Amino acid sequence: MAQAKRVMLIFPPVTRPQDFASQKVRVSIFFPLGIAYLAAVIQKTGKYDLQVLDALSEGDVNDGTPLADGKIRYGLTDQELMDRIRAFNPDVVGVACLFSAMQWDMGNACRLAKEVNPDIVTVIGGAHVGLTPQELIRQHKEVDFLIEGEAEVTLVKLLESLNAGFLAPELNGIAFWRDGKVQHIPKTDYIMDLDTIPFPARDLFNMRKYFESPNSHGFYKKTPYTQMITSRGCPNKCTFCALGAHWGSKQRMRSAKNVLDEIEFLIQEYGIREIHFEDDNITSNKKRAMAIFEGMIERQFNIIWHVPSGMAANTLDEELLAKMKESGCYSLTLAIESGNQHVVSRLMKKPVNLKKIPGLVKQIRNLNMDVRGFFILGYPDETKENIRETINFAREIELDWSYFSIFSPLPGTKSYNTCLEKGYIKKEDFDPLRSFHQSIVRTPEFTPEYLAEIREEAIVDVCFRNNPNLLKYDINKAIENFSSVVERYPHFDFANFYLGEAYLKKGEKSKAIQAYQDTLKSNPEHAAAQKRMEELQAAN
Ligand code: B12
Repeated sequence: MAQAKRVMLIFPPVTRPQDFASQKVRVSIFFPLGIAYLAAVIQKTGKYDLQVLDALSEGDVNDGTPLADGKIRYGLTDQELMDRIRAFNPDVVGVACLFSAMQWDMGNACRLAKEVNPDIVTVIGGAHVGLTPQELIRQHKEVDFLIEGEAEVTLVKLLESLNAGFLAPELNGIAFWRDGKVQHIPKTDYIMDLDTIPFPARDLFNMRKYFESPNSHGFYKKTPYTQMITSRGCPNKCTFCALGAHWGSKQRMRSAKNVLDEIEFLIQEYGIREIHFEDDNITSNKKRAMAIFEGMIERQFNIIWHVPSGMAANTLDEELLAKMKESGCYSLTLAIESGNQHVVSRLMKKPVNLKKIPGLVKQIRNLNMDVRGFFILGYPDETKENIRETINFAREIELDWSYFSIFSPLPGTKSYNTCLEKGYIKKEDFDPLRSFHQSIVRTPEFTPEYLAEIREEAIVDVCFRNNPNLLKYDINKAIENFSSVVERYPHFDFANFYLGEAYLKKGEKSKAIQAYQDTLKSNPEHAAAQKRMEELQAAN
């Protein structure tokens, strides 16, 4: 077996169909925590020459590069990626596949590595690969090894094995080719004490690239900001979520001290002023959560923070919320998902009591924190009526912002299997390049086309027309939120129009006129904007 002394870890670039250009979906630059953790453990052994490459942030992420086959590439082009691999001359190339929509780019990066040098051993890992490991590796002849779930232990053991010339018997959670056949050792071992893992090897990355990235996961207020993660997994078993297959069925947590030490390091080393916790359920253990937030106050970090993936509403209470606020939390997104209790409890299996949500939203608002909500539209077996209930619920509880996503069945999840069994999707319908954003579910109740329409209607209705800050609470906040949409998507006529309405309400007429003009630029037929322009001109 090949020697494995020079190791290169790659976060691949992003390739999308032409019609998914940045006009429609933004590409996010995000500090790749996964390969940074792996780099840290490899570095700690002191046995390897190591290089990390974030092939997304190293290239063009705004307009992208059009490809000959009608796709667009964000990040490094194939040629640039091959040049980087050739320059380092690795024995092993590890490629991340964080979510399903990265599968094509992961395979492409492995293929390019083999093109540079067919002796390079390719290894893949990330949340997507553990869902259907055998099937996935079969689809990718250019992949030599697949590591499921967290890879800190397995990857180091694999490198040792490659150097020793035989595969260590204790390798766990791995799939590979042998004599033309796929071998698979399922994952059973998880790292129980997360404090034993070193902090991510940030020293190997150009961290400045991430500190002000405008399209990161979620929003930010202060720079430099950065991401970190304090736990792995979630105790809940929501039927749409892919986490169980990735992190295991039990949530594991770093100690409060270990978390606080990392934050302290980030502040001292990089002057970090805002943190995004990438946890899936950071408050599931109240005692630990309180200890983290109290520690942030006691150690006088003076930073602000939020949790972009949202918070489990059932874990929050008055005491926790007050401590969160005091420790710097400025925004809270509740993972509500549906406005119908049957859909939440029976179909999604999510422990949320909808009766408690309105009061919780008020409590958060009273603490002067921004409060938002996540909602899913088009869940298998929900009715059109249920979808309406979700939209009405989101409007009535008066959130600062609501995020409406169209349900996307992820391979390996319960809801994906339900869709297959009931014929709501066919296996070949799942297109990793698009399906995360574009519905493929067709039930007796609704079609993908209906969902796309109702989603747009929900956004205009709840986030803009009936935005509680526009109507009654805080006009500046409405302007701030509408402006951020306009900045990202200047061609959205409705966002420009309601920005105009907000400015008008505030009495800033010239800014309102500008916004109405922008509305008409993207949609000359926009009747309400035309009317406003006439009124404003008549008043002058
Ligand atoms: C940050 C994040 C994002 C960011 C990513 C930004 C970026 N450029 O990287 C953004 C906001 C873009 C994002 C988007 C989406 N995401 Co996301 N995201 C996350 C999140 C919250 C954190 C990822 C992270 O940093 N984890 C911490 C690190 C330490 O873990 P890790 O990356 O998994 O790394 C470990 C292992 O995977 C493995 N590993 C990782 N890389 C490698 C490489 C090699 C070679 C090896 C061997 C091993 C290995 O070892 C690492 C250390 O143990 C995860 C949930 C989670 N908590 O993990 C969801 C998660 C990855 N996302 C998910 C989903 C579904 C999405 C979306 C599809 C959602 C949507 N409908 O829009 C989109 C995809 C959009 C697109 N562009 O295509 C799912 C993935 C499931 C799947 N099969 O697709 C997850 C698991 C959430 C969930 N609850 O299901 N996401």
